Order: sequence, then C-alpha cells, then structure tokens
Amino acid sequence: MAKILILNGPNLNLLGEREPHIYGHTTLVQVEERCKAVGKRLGLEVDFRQSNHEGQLVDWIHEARKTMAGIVFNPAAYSFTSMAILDALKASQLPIVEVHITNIHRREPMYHKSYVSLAATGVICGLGPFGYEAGLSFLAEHLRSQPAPL
Ligand code: CA2
Repeated sequence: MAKILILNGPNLNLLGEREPHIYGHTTLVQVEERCKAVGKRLGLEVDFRQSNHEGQLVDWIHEARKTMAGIVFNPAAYSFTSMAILDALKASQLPIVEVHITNIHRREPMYHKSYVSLAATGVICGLGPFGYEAGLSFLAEHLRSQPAPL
C-alpha cells in the first residue's frame, strides 16, 4: 500500500483550541483521524505528523524521499519564510500538495507569497480541514495515473 506523509508546521497543534474564529473548531487530532479514514478508503496508508521546528520538518521530508509516495503539507508560517523547506521539497522529487485551512489570498499581504508553492504540484487553500482530504484524493488519483518508477 502506498504511504502518504501528511505534514503540519508550527502552531497547528493548537488547531481547534485557539483562534477558532480564524481556524475553526476542528482539532488536529480530529483532522488526523479523518485523514486516516479517508486514506483507508483510497487505499493509502497515512503517516500524520506535526512539528514546531523547521529542521525536524526538513529531516522528515528527506526521510519521505525514500519511504513515501507523496506529501500533503500544511507548512503554516514556514510557507512564507523557509527556503530550507523549499529546497528539501524540491530534492524529494515527490508529488506535493500544499494545504492551507484558510484562504491565504484573503488575508494580509504577508500571507500571499508561499515559497512552498514553488515546489508544490498543487495548492489548496480556504476549504478548511477538508483541504487535507482533497489533497489525499488528488494524490490517490495522481499515483494511479503516474505510478512511481521502480
Ligand atoms: O490556513 C492555514 O492553514 C495556515 O497555514 C495557518 C498558518 C498561517 O500562518 C498560514 O498563513 C495559513 C498558521 C497556523 C497557526 O495555527 C494556529 C491554530 C490555532 C490557533 C493559533 C494558531
């Protein structure tokens, strides 16, 4: 079964607990449960992780290169600051779906330019936690049409 890494960046551990008027009431644990259920239905094994540390995210992306078939990634604030993460994603050569819970283009200008988008196969924003499921569905379809080389 193909494995998909779902990665979450800084502060997303607070999802559903703080600022619900911006990020909603769903917790990250609930997002994980939903992604695992959807992954199962799609025939994908989901490995769901969160870190507040840039280097940890870089290390996981390096590891994914050899063990995962794709990445769904909400880099949170590192989207707009981290060239280290951009470089790691480029080097992974994996299909990558960048997800943001909110519509970053309706927010302040500092949220408009994501470095991660330069390495992403596609970007989903503004669909709430459903964006993670949409990313998984895309990867399932993408992997069916473009199987990984042996
Ligand atoms: O909309 C998203 O998913 C974001 O990636 C969330 C980031 C923000 O920097 C991006 O512009 C858009 C912030 C994540 C912070 O998560 C929190 C969750 C609850 C309470 C406080 C922060």
